[in-house]
Amino acid sequence: MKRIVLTVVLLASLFAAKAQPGYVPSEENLEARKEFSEARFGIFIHWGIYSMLGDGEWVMNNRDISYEEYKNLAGGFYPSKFDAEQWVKAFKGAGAKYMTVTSRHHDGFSMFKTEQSGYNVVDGTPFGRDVIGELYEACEKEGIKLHLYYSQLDWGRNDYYPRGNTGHESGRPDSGDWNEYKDFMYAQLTELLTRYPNIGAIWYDGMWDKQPEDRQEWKSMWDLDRQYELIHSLSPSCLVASNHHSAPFEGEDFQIFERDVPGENKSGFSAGQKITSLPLETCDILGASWGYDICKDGDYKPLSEIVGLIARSAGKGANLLLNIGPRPDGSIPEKGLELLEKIGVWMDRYGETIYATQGGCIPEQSWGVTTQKADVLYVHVLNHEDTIFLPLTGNKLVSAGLFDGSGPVKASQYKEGIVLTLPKPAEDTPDMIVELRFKNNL
Ligand code: FHN
Repeated sequence: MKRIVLTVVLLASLFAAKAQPGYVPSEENLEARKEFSEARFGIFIHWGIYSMLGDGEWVMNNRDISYEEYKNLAGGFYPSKFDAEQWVKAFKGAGAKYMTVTSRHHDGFSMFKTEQSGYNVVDGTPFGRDVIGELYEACEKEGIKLHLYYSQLDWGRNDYYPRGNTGHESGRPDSGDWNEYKDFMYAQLTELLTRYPNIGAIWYDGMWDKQPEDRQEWKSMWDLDRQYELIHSLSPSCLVASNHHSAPFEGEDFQIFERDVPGENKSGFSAGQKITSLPLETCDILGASWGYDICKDGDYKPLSEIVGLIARSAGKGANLLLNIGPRPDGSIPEKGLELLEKIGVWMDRYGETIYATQGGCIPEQSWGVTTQKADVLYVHVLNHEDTIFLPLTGNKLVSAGLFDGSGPVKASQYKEGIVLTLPKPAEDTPDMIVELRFKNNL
């Protein structure tokens, strides 16, 4: 079997090697980008054997755990409460149009059946079930897209050599064949995309671990062309994105901002990352870390902050990918489920001002942001002010009102722009949304 998969990989890479230089996205890909852009909200899941230690997904590196010891965690992995359908229903109920799950994080453990290594959830744990496969089936059934997080960096394999900046205390010998490692990744990606043909995206992470200064050198060290062409040739509608914290490389289909609404660079991950014309996604955490943290999880962001994140991302034309870390037993912390439900109620009521909108023509202001669709501008007032000014000229205002019809809004149009006089928001209103209709499209 291993040989068959490797042959398929080889054939696919030969095909890729003949591909035209210069990436031209296929029609299926452009269609998938559109669907992705309209989705505006997804759920991110970091879940793996690291969850058992309840100290985030970096625990192996942070606590200098050797690979020989760490890998034994797999022998105790039995998430008795894991129910893919329940997860997916909860995410869909929250208004998410897709979910992204860690198929393999930096610890190198695969949450799917793979012929490339026994260090996987089916062959290496008593659980013996293909988590990614079950999530794929559940997503297909519920009609939401499954995206796969795939770590390029690996703290356990010898052939991840020369080493990068992390995972130095894992006890590996200082030798290994980098090309073998890359072949391993191609083989795994081939398995994933042939077994689960409707995967929405491969969400790479980790190439920042080995980063020469020169971008071309960086790109060729990781064989990005070969990787991306492999994915696009196996599954033309599968989007490729990489969380390398820098401008997108050719072959990537959307641009990721980690813990930053595009353009903010508050997290320090997006310095110099200009916003491009690709679809955008910002990812952030609901709790204290990406993977389950037994001490800090439960300290989730309040609904108002999440709504603010959704609106501010949409205001920048970006999706929000909101992370939650399930427990080692496969359950999602109750407080997290409650929050997801509340987000769902909000999205049900106000989703029209978020889904399939564009970033608003008015940049973020002290009071909030705008989104738009054809001739309608949605004004998201996240910080109440009695009157707000919109520097919008040259388009006649036809009507103004609160989106949910709960009160009047006085709107006066002047040569220089529009002044809105807002009613007092009811307590616990995270986002007062004003709907403005214009004579012409914005
Ligand atoms: O190192 C990872 C981290 O564990 C997590 O997966 C996040 C998600 O965006 N990305 C990396 C850091 O950039």
